Amino acid sequence: MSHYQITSLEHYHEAYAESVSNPDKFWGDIAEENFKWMKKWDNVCDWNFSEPKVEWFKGAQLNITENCLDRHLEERGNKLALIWEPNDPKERFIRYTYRELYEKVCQMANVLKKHGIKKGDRVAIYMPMIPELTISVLACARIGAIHSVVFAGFSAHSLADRINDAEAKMVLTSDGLYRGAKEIPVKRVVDEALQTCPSVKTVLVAERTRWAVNMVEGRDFWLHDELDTVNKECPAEPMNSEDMLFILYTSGSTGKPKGVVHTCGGYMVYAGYSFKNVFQYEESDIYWCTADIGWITGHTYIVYGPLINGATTVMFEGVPTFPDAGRFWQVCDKYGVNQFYTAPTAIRALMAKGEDHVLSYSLDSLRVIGTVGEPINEEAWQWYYIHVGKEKCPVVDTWWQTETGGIMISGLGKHSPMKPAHAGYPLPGIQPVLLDQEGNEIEGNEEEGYLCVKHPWPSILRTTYGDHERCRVTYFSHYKGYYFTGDGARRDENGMYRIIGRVDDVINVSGHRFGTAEIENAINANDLVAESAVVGYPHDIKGQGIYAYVITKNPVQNEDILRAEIVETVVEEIGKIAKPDKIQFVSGLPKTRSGKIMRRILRKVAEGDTSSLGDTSTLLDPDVVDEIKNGAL
Ligand code: 6R9
Repeated sequence: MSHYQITSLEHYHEAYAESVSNPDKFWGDIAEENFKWMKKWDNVCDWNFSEPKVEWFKGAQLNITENCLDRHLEERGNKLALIWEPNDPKERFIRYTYRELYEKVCQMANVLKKHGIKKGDRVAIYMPMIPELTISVLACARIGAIHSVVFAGFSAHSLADRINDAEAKMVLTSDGLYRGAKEIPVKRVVDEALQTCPSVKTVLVAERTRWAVNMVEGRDFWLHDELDTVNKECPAEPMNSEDMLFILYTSGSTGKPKGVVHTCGGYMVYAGYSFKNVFQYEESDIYWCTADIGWITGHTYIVYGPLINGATTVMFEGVPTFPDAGRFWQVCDKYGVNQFYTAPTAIRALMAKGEDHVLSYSLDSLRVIGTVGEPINEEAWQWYYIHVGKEKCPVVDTWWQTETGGIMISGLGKHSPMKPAHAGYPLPGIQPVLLDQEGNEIEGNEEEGYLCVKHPWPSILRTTYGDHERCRVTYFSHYKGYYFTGDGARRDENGMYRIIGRVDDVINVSGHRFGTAEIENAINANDLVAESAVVGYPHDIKGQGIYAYVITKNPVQNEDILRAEIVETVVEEIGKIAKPDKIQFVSGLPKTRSGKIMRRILRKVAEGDTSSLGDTSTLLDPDVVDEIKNGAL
């Protein structure tokens, strides 16, 4: 029996049981049989969750790009590795075989080296969804540089914060980008960011839009010029299993996004294993994940997971609704996509445009369809299952996080039972538990609690960059001996998990995570604002919308103008993706005597449910609740 691929429900149960009773053997066998190591490990897993310290495959050496590229050359050199579909369907697609991608990555790696990038250096990548992005990520990994991809929709300010936190030496970017009908001057954002980033010595610019850009002498170089000066071979740097592979910033309940750190060996093993099993990828399949590589989903399931498995992975520059709401389905038919992976927010947006767009395509090739990023509501699940999957494709509702590196709870293709809005059962090696307030494990089914995980899995985060204590406090201090996810969940009568949503001050807007404090800080950056409080509220398309209560320093003259100014400030501070949907001006916030904002009340008002605000007697100034209720938007 192969350890690597699960081929039936019984097989899943056996693998799961083994993974729990003997995790070292389970993961050791998988690592040995399916991956290329330069040197074998001494120990499969050493860990404690109190520091925390987690080490997988200690003593081993490897390079993840050898596993993504080199080892496929003999068997799959001419197989397509990457298909790039542009924003505009009238533009030509680009395809790379494994050999071609290998050469591109080596060339890019040589350019990085030429500009002084060495193992351990941090490289920030702020690029649109163009092939150079995938190539850059892999080129960093090739030479042991640590990539920090920043979604190219973040503002200059956010980009600068991330560059500075990681002290990146280099930025890889492009002249501009196309996203739907929008055109964004990416290089200009980088220029602005770099005014406050002393660590950056070099900027490499990929040509995408051919717009005129400002090139700083001695700092900025055109990528295509640089690529011409180097050769197509670059040895893979031997990396220790626990050397850093990448940093990816994500929001938490405090104001400042944190750099989640993943390391080489464990991340590789889990990315490969989870991809293979969740999507049940077979050799000739075409796989497409619509995420952006700026998020963890793109890292693990556009780049690393598929390439480790020798898959053909599609990379899409555009958006679901451009030029029309049939774009996803047109691309599925164009390439004969077999596995399709997207977000509930995209499904809801397309659902709102009506069935016609999806019914005009055959979608015959689809075999597994997946979702990620936020809870999927039953209506969207049904629409996806019926109209996209034609009631013959399993829907894999994959629950996981930036911090988990890979999919944790999900169906495995057709092998698992499925139930709308339920992620289902944990993957082998994953031991989820529900805890109560006091940190006791809740046994049995039909129960709800805080979702935590018991034993480490290979791709669990190792630290938060530059601040290990923050990692400990955020994830390992709430409940001793457990990794705390920040999510609440329920087990149904059969033990299937349903993820309810965040239990901390994180809101999930269209699958993007923001801390309420992070958005409040951005709003407060506006000079006219005295104080603010942000909560999430149910939003038909985005899942959650952003509702802001704002106290101004002076009486408001014109609410609409002020709202527009505050939105503009948030766009400058964070980016367009964090725009508040609603801004209500208030004269005070419901605070307890100790000065804590009672968000429960703000959430209720934002939800439009003002009938049951609960006990407000402990508030410093109960009158403010009436004012807030009366002014609700
Ligand atoms: C991969 C990714 C993580 C948070 C997570 C949870 C929510 C993700 C979900 C889901 C319900 C799913 N989430 N997948 N909720 N069902 N299938 O999205 O990572 O951006 O770090 O977000 O997203 O709340 O805690 P990330």
